[in-house]
Amino acid sequence: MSETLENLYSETRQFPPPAELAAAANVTAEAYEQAGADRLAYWEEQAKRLTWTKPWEQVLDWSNPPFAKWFVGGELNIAYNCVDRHVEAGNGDKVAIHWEGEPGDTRTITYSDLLKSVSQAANTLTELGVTAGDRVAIYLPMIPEAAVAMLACARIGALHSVVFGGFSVDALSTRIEDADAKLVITADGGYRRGKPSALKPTVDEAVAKCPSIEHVLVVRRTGEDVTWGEKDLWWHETVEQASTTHEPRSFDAEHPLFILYTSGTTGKPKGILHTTGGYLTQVSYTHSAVFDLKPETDVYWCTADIGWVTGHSYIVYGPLSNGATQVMYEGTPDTPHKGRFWEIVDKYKVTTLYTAPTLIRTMMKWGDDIPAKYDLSSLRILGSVGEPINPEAWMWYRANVGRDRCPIVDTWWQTETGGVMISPLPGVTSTKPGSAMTPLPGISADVVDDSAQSVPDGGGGFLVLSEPWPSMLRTIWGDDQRFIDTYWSRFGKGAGAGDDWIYFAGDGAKRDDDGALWLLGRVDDVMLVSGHNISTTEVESALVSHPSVAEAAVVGASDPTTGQAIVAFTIPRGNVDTDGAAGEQLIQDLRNHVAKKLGPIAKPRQIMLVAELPKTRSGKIMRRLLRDVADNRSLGDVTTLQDSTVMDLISSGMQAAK
Ligand code: 6R9
Repeated sequence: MSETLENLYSETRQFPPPAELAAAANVTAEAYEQAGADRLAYWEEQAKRLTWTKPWEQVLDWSNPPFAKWFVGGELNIAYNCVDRHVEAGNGDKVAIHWEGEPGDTRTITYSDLLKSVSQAANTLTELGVTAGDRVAIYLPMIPEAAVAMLACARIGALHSVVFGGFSVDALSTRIEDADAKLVITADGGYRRGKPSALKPTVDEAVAKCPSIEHVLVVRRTGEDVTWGEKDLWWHETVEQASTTHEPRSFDAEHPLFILYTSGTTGKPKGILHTTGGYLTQVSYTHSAVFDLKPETDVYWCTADIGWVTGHSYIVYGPLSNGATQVMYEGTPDTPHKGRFWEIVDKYKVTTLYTAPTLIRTMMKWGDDIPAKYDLSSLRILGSVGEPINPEAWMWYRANVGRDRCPIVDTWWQTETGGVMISPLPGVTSTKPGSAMTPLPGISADVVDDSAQSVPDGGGGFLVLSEPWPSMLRTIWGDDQRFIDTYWSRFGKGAGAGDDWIYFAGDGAKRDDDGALWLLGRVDDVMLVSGHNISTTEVESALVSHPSVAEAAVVGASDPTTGQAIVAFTIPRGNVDTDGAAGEQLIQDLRNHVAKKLGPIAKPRQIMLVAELPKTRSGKIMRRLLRDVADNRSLGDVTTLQDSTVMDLISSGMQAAK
């Protein structure tokens, strides 16, 4: 990518916060001023949300950049902050988790229940020889034991490394090996798409390759037969028999908390390392500020999987540190029917829904009539995370789920940032459909060109973070040099330019005339068409703004005349006729529609109508695989794909169209 990113799209719609919500909001406009005047004092104030056993001596030690230390000298126990203190404050009977299994079985877990289970699991881990600093791999479905296992590790100072249930033997074993984990916590299986989906066989194969594993702790969920080896122990025969009391001990603010692997596009997965005090401060604060959490009355539901950073920060650590009541759901959104999410919202009177653009676009594809059948009046705030949300998907979410009442918070962040960085505040910000708006109080973000100069309003370039933040990654596990090379060597001091350390996020972005930020996708995905840098996001959003389109992915394919040409893979909405001539007509209409919205430079060379797109388990479109198809190459690494059959269908469709 050269100097700037083309800015093709402009948005004029704007939605001020509802007056009632603004009047009672947890965070007001003043916060930006306070944080602007003294960023470290602002974070110091937020750290007081937590219970510390020893106060810190220094807020930030940045004397050895890019290695940060936050709340230096402070001590705390994370599990105590997420569980015990709520029980001690008299909220033991409060529901922490309304758990809904896919087959319809339910469990209600109070903070007292959680304290017992976490204590039992901590006692069992200790008995099994796990001590502070050891690594534990967690490979579980979306069941309460996943949260319990994470908190038990945190309680004894062991690092968890959660691996998506559903990743392959290879993905699991390379993560176990890289972290040199001692123990795996897994289950016989979980329920997905109406039937049991086994996990244990994958673990058996992975463990056979990983001598570092001493024990495998197995939760019984589906009751299906499993092969039993000498390292295996049932959770119900160990954890559930253990003592329900466990004395939490304090850990240093910089004690490591967890490793979470991100795949990236090339090379082996990066083990992102997070630590204790700064991480909990930022996730606790942002969960309260961004969702305006009222712990007494709100019912919060984040639909993410625990194997994604969103599950770590906004199912486990953020909500539980805030004493929230939340819903946790095991299964898929269309089991047993396509209204399952809305049924759950109605059943538990969910007030705050946090989900991903991929799901919103899927719901669009299924049709407006499905959410319309349910009572969604309990909802008050809607959140989005994981990808840029296309303006029309945002509008659909607002109208069909939020019924034009609920503010939408589009939250930009990464595994590496640990917590939300850029987002509206629901009681403060006038939102624009498709924009994550502005950095949160205490966060410094910028959009820069190739030479690290801030782009003027209206311009596009690279998103960077210009000051350290409490929940920042501390390094890549076992590879400090890769940490420096990947994030700190593109701009600023690490690149030999200037005196400041500047974090390169890897995303393209633009800043509009009001200073609002628009995320434009990964810079690896930017297309270079006849000398113009065009973001995939803008072309995809133009396609999604056509009434016949639910979802789209665009890639640059090599082209003899334009360098790269735009190829679009498009999923039509449910009721659209795509047979024969109707399909041909739709394709022509869509090409013209994009040209009209964004200009002729963005007109796709080719549009394929497809039924599905390749996505990761966290719902991100894998454009790299579509590029392979568009360029007729053999497919690269597919191990993190959610559904491996999708690529076969797309490849054969592409061949047929040639
Ligand atoms: C939390 C999470 C990080 C990448 C990030 C960006 C994309 C996430 C976004 C968004 C636009 C948003 N991303 N949220 N893009 N708007 N609101 O997703 O972490 O899995 O590490 O992915 O996701 O490209 O760089 P992670």
